[in-house]
Amino acid sequence: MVTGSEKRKIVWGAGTPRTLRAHWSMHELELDYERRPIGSRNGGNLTPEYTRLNPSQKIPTLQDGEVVVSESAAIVNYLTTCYGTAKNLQPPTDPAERARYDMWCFFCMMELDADTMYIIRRHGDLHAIYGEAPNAVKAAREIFAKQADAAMARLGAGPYAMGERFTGADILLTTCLTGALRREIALPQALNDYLARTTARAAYQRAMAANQPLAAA
Ligand SMILES: N[C@@H](CCC(=O)N[C@@H](CS)C(=O)NCC(=O)O)C(=O)O
Repeated sequence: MVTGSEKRKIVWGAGTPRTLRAHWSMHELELDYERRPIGSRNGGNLTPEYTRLNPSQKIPTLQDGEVVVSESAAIVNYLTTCYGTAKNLQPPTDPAERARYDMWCFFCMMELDADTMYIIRRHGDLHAIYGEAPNAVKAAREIFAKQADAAMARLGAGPYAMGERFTGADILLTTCLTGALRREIALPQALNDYLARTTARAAYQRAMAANQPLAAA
C-alpha cells in the first residue's frame, strides 16, 4: 500500500469541471475516498462546516486525514505528489521539467480557466446572477481560442502535455478544453485528438460518474 493512502480521504464537491479534477486524480491513483457531492449553487458550499474547510466557499476541497487542500490544481498536485509515484503520475522533480509542468498548470488555471472560461461561465451561463457582459464574453471566447492554439503548439507531438507520460497537467488541460467544447468554441484538430486520448482513460470515465452532483443540485 502507498504510504498515507490509508488516511481518510474526502472530496467535497461535484458536478463541475473543477470538481472533476479532484475525482479524476483519485481515480487515476486508485485511492479509496468518500464523496460529499455538494454543489456550488444550492447552499452546500455555504454551511459552517464547509466554510471552516474552505473560507472561499468554493468547490472542490480535499481532506486527506488532517490535511485540507482547496484550489483544484493544488488538489491535483498534492495527490499526485503524495501518491503518484506508484502510478508514474508524480510531478517532475528535475527543475527544468518541473518548470515546464508548472507552466502547464498555471497556463491552464489562468489562461484557460480564470481569465477566459470563468468569465464565459459567469457572464454567459450565469448572467442572471453575475450580470450580462456580452463584450467580455465575446472577448473571452476569442482569447480562449487563441490560447488553445498556444496549447496546441506547446503540446507538439505529445501525446500528453509532458510528452510520453500522462500527468496532472493533463487533468487540468483536459478539463479546460472540454468546457470549451461544451460552449461550442472550436478547437484545433490536434486538441480534439488529444481529448480523445485523455477522455478515453478508464479513470476519466469512472471520475465522470463520481462527479455526478446530488439530484437536487
Ligand atoms: N480556483 C478555484 C475555483 C473554484 C470555483 O470557482 N468553483 C466554483 C464551482 S466550479 C464555485 O464553487 N463557485 C461558487 C461561487 O462562486 O460562489 C479552483 O480551481 O478550485
